[in-house]
Amino acid sequence: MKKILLLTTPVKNSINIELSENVSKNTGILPPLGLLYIGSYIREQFKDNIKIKIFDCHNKDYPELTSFLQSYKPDIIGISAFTHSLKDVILTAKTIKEKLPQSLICIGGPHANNFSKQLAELNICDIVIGQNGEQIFSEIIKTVLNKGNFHDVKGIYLNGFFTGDRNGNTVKLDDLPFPALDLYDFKKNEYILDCKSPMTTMISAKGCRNNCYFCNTPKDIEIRSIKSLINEILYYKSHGIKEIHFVDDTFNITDSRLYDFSNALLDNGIKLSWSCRLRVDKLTFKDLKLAKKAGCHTIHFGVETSTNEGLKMLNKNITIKQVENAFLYAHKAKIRTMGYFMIGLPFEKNPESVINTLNFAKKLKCSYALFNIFVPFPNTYLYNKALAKGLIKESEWNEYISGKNFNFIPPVWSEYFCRKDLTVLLRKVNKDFYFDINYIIRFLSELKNYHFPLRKFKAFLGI
Ligand code: B12
Ligand code: SF4
Repeated sequence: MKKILLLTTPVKNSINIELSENVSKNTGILPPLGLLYIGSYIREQFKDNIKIKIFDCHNKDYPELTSFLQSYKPDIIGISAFTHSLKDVILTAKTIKEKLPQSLICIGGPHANNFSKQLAELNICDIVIGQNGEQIFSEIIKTVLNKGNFHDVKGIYLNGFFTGDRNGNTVKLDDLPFPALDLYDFKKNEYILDCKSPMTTMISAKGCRNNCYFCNTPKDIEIRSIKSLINEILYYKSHGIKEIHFVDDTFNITDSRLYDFSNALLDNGIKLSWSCRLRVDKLTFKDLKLAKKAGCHTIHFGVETSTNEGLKMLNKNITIKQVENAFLYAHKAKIRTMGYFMIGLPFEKNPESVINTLNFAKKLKCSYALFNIFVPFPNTYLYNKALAKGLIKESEWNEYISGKNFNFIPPVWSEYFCRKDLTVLLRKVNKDFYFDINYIIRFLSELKNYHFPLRKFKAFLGI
């Protein structure tokens, strides 16, 4: 019987320096949903011919990883890689090679999806998989079990070389078995913005129809049926889960999605506490009222900036009026709001424009706001624009991605601000937002309704 290990890496060397450590530390623990999907799929395929474990190292260190590897001694290992902790991906692969030189090391996940070729060229593993892992990882296991040839598995980088494009159908989200809850201690899950525990995450659709100039979310869309969502929720509820956070980029991917889902929860008599990310342009008060009735407690909105011109320059395809309405509807429906904002955007020429964003967040009365420094990310429109303007050198990200520079600090849009100025401004906007007397009164008046108020308080203090 082959032993399989699905692994997230420790996060000890992240370049994610936008969030203060205190905020990141208090965000909570979310499950590695992608690995739980792969786990349940391969278990269904190979039943008793394999043994699977999932080891989530996100909040662990290398000695824990090492002792786990030595006690479990897996034959095939699948690592989920994030771009921001590439150094940890390399260290994790090295640790495995050192302790278990005979094992087969495969790497997938968001970093592999974005930079599969460059990852393969690092030569730190046997196989790189730059797409959804369920089917391909299963083919890799089959090849090992049947002593086959990995060249027959299409769509992978094998020892640095691509095996060719895949033909044929991929398994639909609706047809996948539900994530393998039993392979992961979900009781440890805690999300700073959740209301009930135990909680877990779910995905109801992949991809996004929009094309915001700062974002590289895939455009291929796949939407699950409401029936499949309800069945998954019933399965979770039967395991005692009380809260779901939907991780879709856009939960209201179709106009009727929020309404249909809320209706289905109510029709099936399901009591659930849940939250999701919505676009502001598709919302009506009627939808939000129904969502509240169906248990929705918090909605995340990507607002980004405070003017219509700015939104247009980001190709966000929303208006300030729509943003204001969405927040107003949410308040009226008594749903909490999380607003995401960016500072240092290409059209922000002075600190006043950043302060305008802060004031807009205050005006919207966001229950929470997260301000981030804008970083042009490779494979986005604004990254290419920054290159063309000479604000960024291609070599900067390239050196990081090719493992040559781990002192890398992601470059900002440096036309009007340097990173140091933006860091000072970021501290200021975060502090001004959370230490505003009106905000504190609002927060205190709702304290009794908050889950983990201490965690939230600690995170805010660390801003
Ligand atoms: C939940 C979440 C988190 C959780 C992670 C929980 C966890 N352990 O997975 C937390 C809060 C910890 C987190 C942190 C961060 N996140 Co985050 N996060 C997400 C989010 C919203 C959902 C992830 C998810 O569950 N997806 C659903 C599952 C089913 O898909 P999946 O994870 O991609 O897995 C599939 C494939 O990728 C592949 N796959 C995954 N792993 C593996 C492994 C193998 C071996 C194989 C073969 C395949 C494979 O198969 C899976 C099944 O189909 C995504 C956005 C999104 N909608 O996906 C961002 C996202 C993954 N995060 C992102 C970022 C940038 C961050 C942060 C830097 C913080 C920030 N500034 O936002 C940190 C970095 C953490 C780190 N390790 O360094 C980026 C990643 C970009 C990149 N190139 O790496 C994303 C894509 C958001 C975005 N569009 O920018 N995040
Ligand atoms: S920012 Fe949100 S709406 Fe815009 S493309 Fe990315 S996922 Fe879609």
